[in-house]
Amino acid sequence: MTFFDKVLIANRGEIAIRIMRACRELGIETVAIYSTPDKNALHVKYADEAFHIGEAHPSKSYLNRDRIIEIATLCEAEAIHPGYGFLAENYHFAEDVEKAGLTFIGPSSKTIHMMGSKLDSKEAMSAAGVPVLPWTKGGVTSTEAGIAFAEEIGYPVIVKASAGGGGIGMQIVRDSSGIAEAIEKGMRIAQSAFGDPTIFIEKYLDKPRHIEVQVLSDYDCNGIHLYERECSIQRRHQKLVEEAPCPIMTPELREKMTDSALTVAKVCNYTNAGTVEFLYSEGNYYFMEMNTRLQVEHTITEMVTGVDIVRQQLAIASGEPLAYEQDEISLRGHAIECRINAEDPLNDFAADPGKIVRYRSPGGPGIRVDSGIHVGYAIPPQYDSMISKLCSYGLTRIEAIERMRRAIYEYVILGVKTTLPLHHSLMHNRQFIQGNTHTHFLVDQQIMRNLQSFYRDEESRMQTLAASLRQGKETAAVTAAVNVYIQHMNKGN
Ligand code: MV4
Repeated sequence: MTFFDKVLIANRGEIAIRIMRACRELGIETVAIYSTPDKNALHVKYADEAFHIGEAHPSKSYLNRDRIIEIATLCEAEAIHPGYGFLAENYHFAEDVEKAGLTFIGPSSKTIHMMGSKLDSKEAMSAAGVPVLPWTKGGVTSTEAGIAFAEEIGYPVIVKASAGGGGIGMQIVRDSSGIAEAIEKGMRIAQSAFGDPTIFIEKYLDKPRHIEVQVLSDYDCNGIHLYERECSIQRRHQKLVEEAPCPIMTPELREKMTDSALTVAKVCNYTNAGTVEFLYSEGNYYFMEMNTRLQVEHTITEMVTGVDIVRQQLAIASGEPLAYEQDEISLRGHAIECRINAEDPLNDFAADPGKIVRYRSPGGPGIRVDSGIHVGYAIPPQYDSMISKLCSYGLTRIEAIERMRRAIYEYVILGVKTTLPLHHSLMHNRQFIQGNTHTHFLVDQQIMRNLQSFYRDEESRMQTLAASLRQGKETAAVTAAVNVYIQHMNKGN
């Protein structure tokens, strides 16, 4: 089956490569775009054709809508895949792509627009019978009305921007003393961040789990779900670890959540791959928002269902009906993803861009690595610091954890500090091993303190390594496998 002859990938890094891999398997030609600092990036080398698009700043390059569409037209690509981030959830871009006579690989601009308003989507989903937390229907129109609502449902409450998502502009209010100020501040933040001052107030859940359901839907709005992911381990709304399935899922809860997710997709006329996000607390779940894009963590769903989500995206976008019925989708085993970022966990996760001087990725049974880096590559400071996704699979959850620990041990990234040591600590944390995670896990579990003692243990090895590499710069993506390099170099190589 040939879906498209040529697709432009409007993204960079690991996700651009992930999409191009699916294209290559299907015999679809790929077009990369790149900014000036990405000239030597892997996604540029992987593509059949590559076009320079502008300077480093995203507004000049990966967010440059007109130029991207111009290139797609020029090179006769039929479709554009936006990946995640950048233009993926920009309904103006989807609309421009549609108007240029090209296919946007994702939902319609209308659906993206509707789900972009947290208030409108909440209203629609509540009307369709999907569980939602009590909220100020229609938004907060006055401080007085907001206060009255908060008193009525009781504290704590949370103030959210309708155009938000990802936590921007969210404020938790624990008692009546802070409510007026939070409402006014919320409107100001929403106006300046999104150009839309609409806010709403919602009942606040203290330490919920973040559980999301992956869906696929074709142009006839036939939808299937690919089960759920547990994404609770995060820091400042950046996910660090995800797993599939959710370790506390029951058949009853799964039935209800996946049903709700399919209702959400139906109600917003969803097409292509998407994710319905829920908060879970004490046996209950509530719809939060829908991510109208391919997500970073789609990989673990692929591992436990065997469905190639990007291949399905290409098929659906080209007009194919869904390749699977719901009863053909089964869940087997357990998968975990650790996001490897070029950041220093001991320095408040400050980005640590720089040149990769040594690199060896893990392999063997049950390991998948999606990365966009290679030796000699200089990670540019202008973009996301995620450089690789390390995923493990096992028939049981503990097998997936054991394989992840072993893969972290094997992984060698030298030249930049990374989150690998943090993942080492997490994979040995008792509460994580028991599956007792929630959105405040990192703070509550004192992961950072444990990490410091791990670094102390590794200190001498790190210094030996730094000295033998004579990099001048500290190299700190240290796992036990670094020993291999140290021994190698001590032998005079
Ligand atoms: C919440 C919540 C608790 N109660 N809403 C964060 C981003 C967006 N997707 C929804 N988010 C949340 N909404 C209510 N009513 C908790 C989160 C939340 C969170 C909040 C504070 C700190 C970290 C968090 C991580 C995930 C979700």
